Amino acid sequence: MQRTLAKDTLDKIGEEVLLRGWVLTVRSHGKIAFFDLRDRSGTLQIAAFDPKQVQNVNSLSQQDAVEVVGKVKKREGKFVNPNTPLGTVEIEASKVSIVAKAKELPFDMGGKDLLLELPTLFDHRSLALKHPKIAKIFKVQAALSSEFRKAAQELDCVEIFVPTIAKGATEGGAEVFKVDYYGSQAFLTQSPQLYKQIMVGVYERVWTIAKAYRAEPSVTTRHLSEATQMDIEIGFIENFEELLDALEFVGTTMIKNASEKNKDILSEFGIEAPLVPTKVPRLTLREAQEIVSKRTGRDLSKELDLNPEDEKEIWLWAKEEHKSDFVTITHFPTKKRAFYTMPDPQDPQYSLSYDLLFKGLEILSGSQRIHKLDELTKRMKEKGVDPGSFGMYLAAFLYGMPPEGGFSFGLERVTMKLLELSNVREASLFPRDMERVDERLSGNQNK
Ligand code: AMO
Repeated sequence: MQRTLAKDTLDKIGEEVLLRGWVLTVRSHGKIAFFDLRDRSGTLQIAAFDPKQVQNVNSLSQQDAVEVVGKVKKREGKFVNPNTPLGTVEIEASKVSIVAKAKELPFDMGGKDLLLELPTLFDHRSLALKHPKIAKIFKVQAALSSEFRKAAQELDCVEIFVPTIAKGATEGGAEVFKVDYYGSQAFLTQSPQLYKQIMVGVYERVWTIAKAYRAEPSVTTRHLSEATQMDIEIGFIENFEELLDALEFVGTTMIKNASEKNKDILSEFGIEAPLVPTKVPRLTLREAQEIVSKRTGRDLSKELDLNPEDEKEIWLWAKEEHKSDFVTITHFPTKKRAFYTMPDPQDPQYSLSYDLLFKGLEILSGSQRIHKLDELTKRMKEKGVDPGSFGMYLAAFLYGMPPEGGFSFGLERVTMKLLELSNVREASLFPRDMERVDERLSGNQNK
């Protein structure tokens, strides 16, 4: 018999089917027994009335991989479960067999939520990821990356694949992992930045989804040591605004489309559709700081950036004034941005840079770039970056680099905010931080 997916049983009332999946919860009621079976398409109730099958069902444990043969029955009246998409049917099992037995679980996976501390969830990641609610986080993440890809293609960008081992530190600063590269020093890339810029000289417009490594010196709810960046870089730009238009287009369409395609998951997480305005409000950093000062009475005139509290306040402002969960902040101080960032010709203390905030968190950063070689090497030296380590990158500026710029979204941050998760680690399949790489670096409770 050919396998039927759980979701297709709705069209097979009265038919005999073969299902394969995992056991979620078993409910024994003496002479009858039930269990929920999960496959890639959904979750379905299996019922056993025949004594032999009741015995088989009672011997099942959570996460056993099983095969079921049975008849699809329509559930009527009070037997319908309105809380699940396949709640109008059940399978009356004629044969239940175990394909792969699961070991006893360290915690109960049967509930709607996994109410455990994050470290416990990460200590048992291979299992915890199988919980339907956790698995849904990464379905939304897959939708976000897919919508990013579509938006990038709509902007006529070409996909590129870039290295993650580099000769120089791509973003400068101390947060860089060193690699012993055949006895020479190399680094894990902090971003695809240098490669995407080089590729502007080839294709004009490029996109990539790449891993970025940051030796973050502390554990926060917003920082991972390995993050996924979704990047775009655009050449022959006419002005700074063109970059703002592009990033707002990609950010809003990606989040809007991914939300619309996953309405059921958003509602399971108790989340309203994001507020996507037709025009994203834009503020310079100074304007944003003035708004926050007015609203909170805090003096931000000496601050060089927005702190997490300020970002939240700006979100409240954007919701009230513009019905928007998005705000673009521009013109950060030149000294706070990476060496490739173009200073504003009107006021070089500030730069042609931007962040996109979504629900009060920076999900994107970028800038117009310095595209003239002499200015670029001058800035590198001012920033203490050795041009000698960036020979291949700088060579791209010898051969006709047009005015250009770009941006990068942090995939885990977008996922975290869209689903209103409290920690970015929950939006990373296998989160890395200073305390963990796969397993805890010390005091691992599995040991
Ligand atoms: P930036 O360093 O701001 O800019 O990174 C871009 C976006 O990536 C995400 N992000 C992170 N997410 C989780 N953990 C981290 N440690 C982390 N670091 C960054 C954020 C951030 O907005 N090359 C530039 C981009 C550009 O100019 O095109 C860059 O990397 O969402």
